[in-house]
Amino acid sequence: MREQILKYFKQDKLPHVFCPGCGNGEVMHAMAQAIDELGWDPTQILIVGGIGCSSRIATYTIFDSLHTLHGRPVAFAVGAKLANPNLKVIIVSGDGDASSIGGNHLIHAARRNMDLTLFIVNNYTYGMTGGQYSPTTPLGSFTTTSPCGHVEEPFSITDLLVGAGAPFVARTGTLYFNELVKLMKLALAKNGFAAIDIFTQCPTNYGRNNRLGKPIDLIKTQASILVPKEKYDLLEPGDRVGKFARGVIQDVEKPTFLDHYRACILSTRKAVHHE
Ligand SMILES: Cc1ncc(C[n+]2csc(CCOP(=O)(O)OP(=O)(O)O)c2C)c(N)n1
Repeated sequence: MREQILKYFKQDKLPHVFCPGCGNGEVMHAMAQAIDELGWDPTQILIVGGIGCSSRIATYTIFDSLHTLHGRPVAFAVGAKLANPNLKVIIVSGDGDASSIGGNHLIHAARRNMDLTLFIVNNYTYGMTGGQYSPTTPLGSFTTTSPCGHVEEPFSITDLLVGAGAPFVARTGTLYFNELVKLMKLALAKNGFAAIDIFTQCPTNYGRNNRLGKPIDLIKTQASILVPKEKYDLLEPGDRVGKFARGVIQDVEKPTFLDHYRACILSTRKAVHHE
């Protein structure tokens, strides 16, 4: 298994820069395993990252990669997909990168149904820059920008994506590695915009500020936050506070942007031909 996974990473770039206990390693491993199990040709994959610890995952893979600007990986990925629709385009982005500065690109790529796969590595903080709060930081949490405890409520990235019309939306956490691989395979194979909100641990810049103990203690907190979707749906609204559904949240079929675009070009050509 080790060799099977390592072959997807640039050996000369390892070891990576992530802190001990960081969840980025699990996400990298799960992604490589999912691609391997799907039997995809690595030369047909483009991986795009923004700026952030998690975005650096893209730079370690053997795939063609784009290390872009903070908040802009989705925009670059949209451009790459339009330039070469045969590419399988994967984005790896942090909660800050994807849903704060990059929020508008996220909404509209989902609404347009661009055929992209997005893995949001959600550690509830801006890890790379020292642990400022992000749009997913829990209420009351201590971060470098909320030293008295965070006074804003976090939002659910999956609710946002469902609202924007993304056909495939899922959530899980690094605690549930096998489920993560399974969901990644579904997201990668989906024809259309597919995103997974992956809860993960940042022991250095989130865990320490909140005295959450060792990385393993931090990972275990996911068990009380992430509730299987079937159970979550049965909870009273008051009991849902601080909890998030886990599993496939939405999976529907709809034409992608490129399906509509191709149909439009074909009908225009036919009209010109008949003139
Ligand atoms: C336009 C711009 N604004 C701010 C920054 C500084 N910056 C770099 S990474 C980052 C936050 C990273 O957090 P996140 O996207 O959640 O990823 P993580 O590091 O937690 O994996 C910020 C604010 C930047 N590089 N560019």
